[in-house]
Amino acid sequence: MKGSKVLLVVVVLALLAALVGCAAPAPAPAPAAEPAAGDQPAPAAPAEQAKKTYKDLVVGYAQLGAESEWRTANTASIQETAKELGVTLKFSDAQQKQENQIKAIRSFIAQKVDVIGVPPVVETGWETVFKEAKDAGIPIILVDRRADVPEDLYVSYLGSDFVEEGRKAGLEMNKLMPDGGKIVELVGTVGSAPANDRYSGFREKVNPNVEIIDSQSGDFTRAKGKEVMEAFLKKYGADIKGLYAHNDDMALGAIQAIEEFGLKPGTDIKIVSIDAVRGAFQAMIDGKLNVTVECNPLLGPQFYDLALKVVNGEEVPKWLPSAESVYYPDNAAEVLPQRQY
Ligand code: GYE
Repeated sequence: MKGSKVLLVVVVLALLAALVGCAAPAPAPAPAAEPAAGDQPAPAAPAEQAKKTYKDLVVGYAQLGAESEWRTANTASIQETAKELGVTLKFSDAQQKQENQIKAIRSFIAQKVDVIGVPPVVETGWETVFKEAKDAGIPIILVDRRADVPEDLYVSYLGSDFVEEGRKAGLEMNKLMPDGGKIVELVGTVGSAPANDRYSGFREKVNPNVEIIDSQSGDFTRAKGKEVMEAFLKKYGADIKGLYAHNDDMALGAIQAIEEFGLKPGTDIKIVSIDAVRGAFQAMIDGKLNVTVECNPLLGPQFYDLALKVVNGEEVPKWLPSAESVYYPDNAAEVLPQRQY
């Protein structure tokens, strides 16, 4: 009786092995008898055995800089989430220089990380280094900013719809200036995706009677925003009725310039900016900023989720957009305490 049971198991296993053998490139002799000896649980399928977890994951993140409150929050999210999940993170800060980001990517390739995350400081100039990563079998995930490269050079883009943010800002400016008037624009880093898209999205929606009389880059920083706004005020003075800033930091710098010039930000000059960082909420509470359009920097959890899926060969979307809103002074004091950035 015992003998016939063993025989049955052997036959079944042999059949199974033969079936598996059909799918395999070189059919191996069926190792039927061995597993049948003891009543062992079935071994895990090879795909499952190979699955990596967060603890196995080694990620390189070529951060672009520390130019704004948004960026600081983004860095914190990437670093803190790695710690929480047990992911090994290799992090570098390129100080807003593309050459430094490229160097960091090359060093991550040399260190054979599993995945590289990068927010490209500008849109162009990435093909060569992304190709190097691809040739080394290391997937690139674009985080926060897009790059102008063929789609096969990155696995996914995780970030905002910057054109939509620009459109929202344009519609807000229309509400603030129903009779039209002259406005100036503080553009983000020249050649960056958010600067390009926030520029064009705004123009899609802003009314023709709102006249953009000047538009210069403030490089997404508070200091540069102040400096450029000073120059605008020197040139156009009180003719300026509105300001569109591509991020809150530049708007906050401009607010200082406007006050030093003797005008009232938020009243004499209506201001719309983008990001919705805590500093912007305080400025709205103080009556100095009229609207901020949200751009979410807390991308850490989604980034590592994507990275893990990618190394495990799961399918991921080519673009994962972040959910965002618009905020006004009326409830800024209520919202501020809950803001995480
Ligand atoms: O709006 C700005 C930062 O790429 C979306 O970069 C990001 C932008 C953000 O410097 O504050």
